[in-house]
Amino acid sequence: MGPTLDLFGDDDTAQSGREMLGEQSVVLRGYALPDAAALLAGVDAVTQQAPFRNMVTPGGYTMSVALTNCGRYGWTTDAHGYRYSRNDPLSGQPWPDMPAAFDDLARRAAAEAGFPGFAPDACLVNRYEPGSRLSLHQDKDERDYGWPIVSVSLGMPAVFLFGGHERADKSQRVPLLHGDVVVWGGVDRLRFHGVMPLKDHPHPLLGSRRINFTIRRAG
Ligand code: MD3
Ligand code: FE
Repeated sequence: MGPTLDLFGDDDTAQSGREMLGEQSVVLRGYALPDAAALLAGVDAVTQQAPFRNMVTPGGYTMSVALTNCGRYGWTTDAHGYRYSRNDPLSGQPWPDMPAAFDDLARRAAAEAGFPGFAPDACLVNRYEPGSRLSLHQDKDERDYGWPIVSVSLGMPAVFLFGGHERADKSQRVPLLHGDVVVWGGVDRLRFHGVMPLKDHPHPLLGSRRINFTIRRAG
């Protein structure tokens, strides 16, 4: 039932724009829309200091998703493995500061999803172009899995794959649109997930790109 048909206010999914994906993962539809301009300005500020780049995995594959980071820790991959580092390997400099708009949104969204006291120290910014994809993986490089991850999607839509605790478990397909925020924590924190190859449906603000950033506590 869509919001305009919810005449009696008893459809809390449509009412709040909140969709449970798992027991402790929730999509907040359009939650970032009021802050979209500030968030995009933040992405620009970060990428001026630390440009998007296509990193290589330990298996020797160049990622189709380009990435950069901001905050105290940034996620990197190279021939030697995956890790969080204090400095950008391209420049040798610390990663750019986390924009206040990222930090503020992440704290509010985490609290909204039942994770009060979230104090992020890392943000991985991904850039997708048509054909870019992210194969099924787990996010396991953070120190404490008790903290959630907050994800913000901007630009072109994507089909997100939300799997189970084993790689072979069946995945749910979840569309993620401009302005959607997802919070993943608790029992869902280590579930396999990925993104299907992006189709070219140009977005009015971002053209043929999708930006996803995930705000985390890594250290
Ligand atoms: C579910 N990014 O950067 S965000 C990643 O759209 C990543 O760029 C995807 O997976 C993207 O690692 C998906 C949603 C997401 C992020 C972390 C999760 C879902 C998650 C951690 C655990 C479970
Ligand atoms: Fe991930």
